[in-house]
Amino acid sequence: MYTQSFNVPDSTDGSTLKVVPPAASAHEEALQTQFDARIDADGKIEPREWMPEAYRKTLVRQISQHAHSEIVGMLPEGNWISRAPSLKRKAILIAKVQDEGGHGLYLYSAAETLGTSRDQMLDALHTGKAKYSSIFNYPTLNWADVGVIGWLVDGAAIMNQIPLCRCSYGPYARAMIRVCKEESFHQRQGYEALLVMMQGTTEQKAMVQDAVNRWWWKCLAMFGPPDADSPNSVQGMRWGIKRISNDDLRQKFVDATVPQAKVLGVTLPDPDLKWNEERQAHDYGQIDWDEFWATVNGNGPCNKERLGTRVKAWNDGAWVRDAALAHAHKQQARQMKEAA
Ligand code: BYC
Repeated sequence: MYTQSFNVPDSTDGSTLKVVPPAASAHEEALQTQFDARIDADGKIEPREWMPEAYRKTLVRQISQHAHSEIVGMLPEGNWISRAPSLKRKAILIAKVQDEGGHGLYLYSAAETLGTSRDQMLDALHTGKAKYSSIFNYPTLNWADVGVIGWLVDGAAIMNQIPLCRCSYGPYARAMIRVCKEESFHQRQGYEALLVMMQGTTEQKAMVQDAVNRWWWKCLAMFGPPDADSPNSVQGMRWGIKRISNDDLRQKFVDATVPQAKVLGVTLPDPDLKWNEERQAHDYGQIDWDEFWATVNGNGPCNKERLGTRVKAWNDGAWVRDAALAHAHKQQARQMKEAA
């Protein structure tokens, strides 16, 4: 059963007192029962339907963080549009960065269906209250970083996002289907760009290896803290928002990436990475969680720069929003006049 009293264990021997949940009206109880049944049956919850407040809040948190990640995620790669090595690579990169902007917009729209406004969400981002993916607070030092972001960062993103296509909240699940299709193209273009570099000069190969060394551990951390330290996981999974745990997704990513690294001809920078016959999975080394939390909490190498760039873009774009609104008002007034 998926009720609001998940965290209240029933005593088995009757020796301890049960926590008494706050009284709910019979109507609310009936709604809760309907909601639980839908979740149990693996059905979808749609915007106008009743849902527990905590479910709504969790979704607003996760979807808005996801939207912010897409929007901030445009910045590290956007830096390379003017320095792409060929017209073909520039066109691909422009399209990719534009796709990320689109993903952010679908996701803001999905979060709006839960009753939050875009202004509220953007304000939380711009004032540093909202989180976005840790991965975008690291610098892109050379062209190989763009390929590695496609291969590893987008690869990790897809691994995390495919299960979200089955999320219990309809608008989020549907947005993720299109996002995943586009992310899959992003991942392949990154891998292909790296394959080309790995057939190039010694310097080009060294650039790829250097970029892999710098991004590998950050990508493993992207999946979030270990399951034992993940406060939102149990509830998220019971509500069918999260389908696979942080550690299980991380493991899937490692197992999928090892053979790809072999084909590419790069070494993954982990001396403890090895196949474990018994587990039928790769063992891997320790992730630096102190560094992860420092970055999540605003102290990574590029946090201030990323947020500063977003705030500036928002302020610089104020006249465009004002002009679009004024135009819409004029059109509306004209239509009303014509209709009168
Ligand atoms: N970075 O209890 P947990 C992309 C936070 S976009 C920062 O496990 P949950 C791409 C977490 O929010 C990639 N913070 O949480 C775009 C929570 O804090 P709050 C973004 C992180 O929600 C452009 C706390 O740690 N993808 O790939 O059960 C170009 C405890 O964590 C991170 C999504 O957003 C992190 N890495 O699970 C290229 C996917 N990890 O909120 C690529 C949707 C954890 O309690 N989101 N935290 O203050 C999710 O799937 C889940 O929210 C997470 C975390 C797996 C990220």
